[in-house]
Amino acid sequence: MKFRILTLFPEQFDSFAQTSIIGNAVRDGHIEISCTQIRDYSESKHRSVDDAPFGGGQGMVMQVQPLKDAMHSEPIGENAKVIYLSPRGKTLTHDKVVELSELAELILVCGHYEGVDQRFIDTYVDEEISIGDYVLTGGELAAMVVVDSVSRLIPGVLRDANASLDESFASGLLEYPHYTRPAIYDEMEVPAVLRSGNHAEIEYWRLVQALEITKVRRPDLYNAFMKHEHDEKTRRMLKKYLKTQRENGII
Ligand code: 4FV
Repeated sequence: MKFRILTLFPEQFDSFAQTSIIGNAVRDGHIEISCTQIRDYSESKHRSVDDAPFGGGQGMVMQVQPLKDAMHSEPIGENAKVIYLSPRGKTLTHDKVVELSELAELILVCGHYEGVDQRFIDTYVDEEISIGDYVLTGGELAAMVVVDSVSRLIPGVLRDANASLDESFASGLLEYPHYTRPAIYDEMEVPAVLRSGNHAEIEYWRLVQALEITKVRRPDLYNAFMKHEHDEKTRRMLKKYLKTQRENGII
């Protein structure tokens, strides 16, 4: 997977592209991250890339020309998408991350100031994506969120490929609680079932934990999960769970 970042602050990606799982993925050639300095394509003698908004109002707007020429400074491959990160975009979800991870190339456009000229979006952008309902100083952090979340689903990036299957959202539920050594800390004991070695019991306990926490924190996800088709094993555990819920008069 190739990530091309159009930005006014390529240095912001330096440590991100060299560190931890993402750094290893770049070094191992599983992903490529290249940054294009938009200002290098400004035609103004002061290398400016923004101007005052038509119709007045505060702030500045990024101009079409530097963005367009920065984008076309390298050929855009097959199976590529141009994404503009902005609060007006569809909020990024696991399903969208999965969809993007199936592409060969992502061009991520990082805005600044009030945003970019709408004609650039209308003409060159395939999709607007938001990482959440708040306003950032620039699209760079949002671009890093996309690169990080998508890279995790690229084969070879996560040591244990299954890790990305049994986690929040991938399973449709929020994740069950995790524990590690020591078994007792400050009189806080790890749930005995997790040290029982009984994998069926452990799996059932984890499903129940995930259901309970999701029901409280994300009833939307819980209801979707309960309506969803499940494999035989999960159906059996859900049947046992709902039976217990009925016996306890919870439902
Ligand atoms: C943003 C978001 C975001 C808006 C003005 C950059 C800023 C400035 N991007 N999800 N939330 N972008 O706030 O993606 O151009």
